[in-house]
Amino acid sequence: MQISAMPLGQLTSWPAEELSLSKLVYARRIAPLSASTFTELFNRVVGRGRWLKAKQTRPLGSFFGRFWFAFWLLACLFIYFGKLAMWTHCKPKLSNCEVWLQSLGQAGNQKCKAWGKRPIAFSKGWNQQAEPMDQQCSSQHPRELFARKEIGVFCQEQPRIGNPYLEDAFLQDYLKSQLPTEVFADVSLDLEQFGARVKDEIDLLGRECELNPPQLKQFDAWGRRVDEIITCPAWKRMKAISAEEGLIAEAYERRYSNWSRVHQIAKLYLFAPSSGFFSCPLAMTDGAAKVIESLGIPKPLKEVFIHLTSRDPAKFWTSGQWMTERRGGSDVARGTETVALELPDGSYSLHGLKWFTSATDSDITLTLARSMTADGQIQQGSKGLSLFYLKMRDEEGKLNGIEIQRLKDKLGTRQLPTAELLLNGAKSLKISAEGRGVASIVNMLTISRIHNVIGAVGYMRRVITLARDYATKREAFGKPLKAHPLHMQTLARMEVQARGAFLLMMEIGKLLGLEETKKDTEQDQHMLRLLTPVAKLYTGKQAVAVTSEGLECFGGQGYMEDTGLAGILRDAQVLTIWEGTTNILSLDVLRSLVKSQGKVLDAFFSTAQARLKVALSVSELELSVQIVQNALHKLKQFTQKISLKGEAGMQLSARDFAYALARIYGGVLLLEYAARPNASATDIYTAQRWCHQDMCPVDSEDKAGSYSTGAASLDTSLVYDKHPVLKGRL
Ligand code: UCC
Repeated sequence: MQISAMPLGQLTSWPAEELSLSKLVYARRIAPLSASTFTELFNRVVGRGRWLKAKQTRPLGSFFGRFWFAFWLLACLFIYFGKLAMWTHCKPKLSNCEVWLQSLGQAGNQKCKAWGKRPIAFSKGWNQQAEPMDQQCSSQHPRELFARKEIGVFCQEQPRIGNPYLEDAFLQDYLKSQLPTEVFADVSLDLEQFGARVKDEIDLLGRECELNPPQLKQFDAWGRRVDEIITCPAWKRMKAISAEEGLIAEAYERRYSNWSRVHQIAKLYLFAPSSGFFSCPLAMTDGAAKVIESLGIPKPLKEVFIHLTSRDPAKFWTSGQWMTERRGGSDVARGTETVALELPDGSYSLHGLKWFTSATDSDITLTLARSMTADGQIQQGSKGLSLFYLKMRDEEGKLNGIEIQRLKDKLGTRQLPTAELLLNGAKSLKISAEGRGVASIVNMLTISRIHNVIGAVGYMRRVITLARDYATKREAFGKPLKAHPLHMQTLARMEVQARGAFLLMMEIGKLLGLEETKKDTEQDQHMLRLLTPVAKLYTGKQAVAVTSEGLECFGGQGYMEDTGLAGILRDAQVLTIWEGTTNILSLDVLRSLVKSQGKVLDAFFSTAQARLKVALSVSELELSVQIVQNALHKLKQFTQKISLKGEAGMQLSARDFAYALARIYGGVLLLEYAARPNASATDIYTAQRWCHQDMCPVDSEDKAGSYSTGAASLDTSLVYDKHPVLKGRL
C-alpha cells in the first residue's frame, strides 16, 4: 500500500511487516505526526527488527538485520533533509515579471533576463502555457542558501515607457496650442489610442524585430536561385499596423487640411522608436507617394499611389529608394552607373549594381539610372540621370530581373533588411523627364530627410522617458537618482535639446502641410527648403549625443544589449549618415542659398526677427531674445563677408553655418512658444537654457581663425602629421 494513499491516522493500525523506516519518515514529512505516534510507530519498526531477529536461526542474520536498519536510517535522513533543502530553495513563485512574461512570450523573456529575472522556459511555443523556472530574485524568499545570501536577492526594477502620448506633456501641450480646437480633440484621441497600442503591442513587436533580424535565403533545397529575404512575423505585422493606423495615408487624405502632416508626424514620432525600424520603409513609402503626387499621379502610377497610401493591410505597399552605388551615395550625379535600355514597349530594362538598398523586402522602388541612346551613348553627370519606377516581383512572386547579392552587416538598424542588388534586366518605367532624375528624386529625399528628423526626435524622447522613469526606481548613495541634482541637471539638458529639436520637426511639418494644401507663401517655401537639411543634420547629431548621454543614465545596464538600450544608440547613429551625412547636408544648405540667390536666407532673417518680437513682451525672456538677436546680427555680418568668397569659399564654414541656423531657429521657436499666453515656467526655462549655448558657432569659429587663409592646409597638416601624404608620396 502506498503511504500517501491512506489516512495518516491509520498508520498505527498497519501491520509491522508493511512499515518501514523510510515510509515513516515520508509520512512525517507530508503531515505532522505527534511525537507519541511517531515514537510508537518507530518502536514497531524497530520491534519488527527484533521480531525478524527472533525468527533468525543464524546469528549472522542478526548482524545483517542491524546493519540493514542502520543503513536505511541514515539513507532516509539524508534523502529527507536533502529534499527539504531543495524544496525550500526551488519552490516556484511567480513574480510580476513572470506573469508578464507568460502573456508576452519570448520577446518579454529577453527583457526579463536583462533586468536580472531568471527567464521562463517557453518549451511549448509562443503564447502557450509557460513553465516557470526557479525565481532567482525574490525578496520574499523563505530560506536562503548560504551562496545566495552572499550574492544577495536585490533586483533592479526595469524602466518602462508607458503610453508615449500620455507621458509626453510637451507634445500634448504643443498640439493643443497649435491645432484648431476640433482638430485637436480628434488628433489627441487618436494619439492616445495609438500610444496605448505602441505601449502594449508595437514596442514588443519592435523588440522582436531586433531579436530576429532578416535573413537571406539564396537557394532553395533543389539548388534553384530564389533570393528570398526572410523577415520575422513581427516585421510583417508592422506593415499591417502601419496601414491600419494610416501612417502614410493620413498625410495624403488631408482630412485635417494643412494640419494632416502635423498629425501624421506626431504619430510617426510615437511610432519610430518602437517600430523595429519599420520607420525606414515608411519614410521611403511616403517619399515615393510624394514623388508620384508631385508628378501629377500619371495614369501608370495611379494604382501604385493607391497602394502606397492605403489603409488596408492587404493592399498596402511599401517602397524602396535606391540611390547608392559602388562609387558612393553622396555624389549621386557621378556615382550612378546603372544603365537603362529602352524596350520596344516603351519600358526600360535596368542593368547595374545597387550597393546599398534599404528595406529590400519592399513592394516597389524608385531608382536612378542613365538612359542609353539608340546609338549606345550614355550621358554622364547629373543631366544624364532619369528616375525609374519598378516592382520588386512579378505576378508569380519572382524577382524582377534582380539578384540579391547579400544582406549588409550593419552597426545598427539590424531589424531592417538592407541589401546589395544586381540589376540584371529589371523591368521598369521611366517616370521623370529625361535627365531630370535628381531634380525629381529630391522630393523623395526631402520627405525621407523629414522622417529622419522624426526618428531623431523620437529616439531622444524615448531615451529620456526611460531615463526619467529609471531615476525614480534606481537608488544610489541612499536616495533615488531623481533626488541627485547633478543627475537631474543632466536629464534637463537632454530635455532642452529634445524640445528644441521637437519644435524644429513640427515647424517643418507645418510648412509641409501648408505646401501640400497650397496655402503656403513664397517665404514658407524658402523656409521649408532651408530648414529641411538644417534640421536633418542638426537633429541627427543631437540624437547621437542625447542617446549616448541617455545610456549613461543607466550605468552599465545602458551598455547591455539585452536591455534594449544599447540598440537605441546603435540605431541612432545611422541618422547622421543616411539621407546625406552632416557635411553633405551642410553643402545642401549652401546649395539652397545659391540656387535661391540668397532668398532663403532673407526669409530666414525676416521670419526669425518677426517671431522674436512676440517674445519681447515677456520680461523673463528678454535676455534670451537679446542673445538670439545678437546671434542673428553676427550671422548676417558673417554671411555678407563670406558671400564675397563665392560658393567654394563658403564650404569651409558650411557646417558651422548650418549649426548656427539650427541653434538660432531652435531658439526662436522655443522663445515664441514660451511667450504664448498659457506658457509654463518650464517652457520659459527651456528657452533660456537653449539660448545659453553658443548660438552662432560660425562667428566664434571665424573669430578663432578657422576659415582664414591657410586654415584648410593647416587642417590637412594636422590630420596627416608626419604622414607620407604630406610629402607627396601618397
Ligand atoms: O537612400 C538612402 C537610404 C534610404 C533609407 C532612408 C530612410 C530614412 C528614414 C529615417 C527614419 C527614421 S541613403 C541615400 C543617401 N544619399 C543622399 O542623400 C544623397 C546625398 N546627395 C545629395 O543630396 C546631393 O547633394 C545631390 C544628389 C542632391 C546632388 O546632386 P547634383 O546632381 O550634383 O545636384 P544639383 O545639380 O545641385 O541639383 C540637381 C537639381 C537642381 O535643380 P534644377 O536642375 O532645377 O536646377 C537642384 O536645385 O536638384 C535640385 N536639388 C534640390 N531641390 C538638389 N538638392 C535639392 C534639395 N535638397 N531640395 C530641392
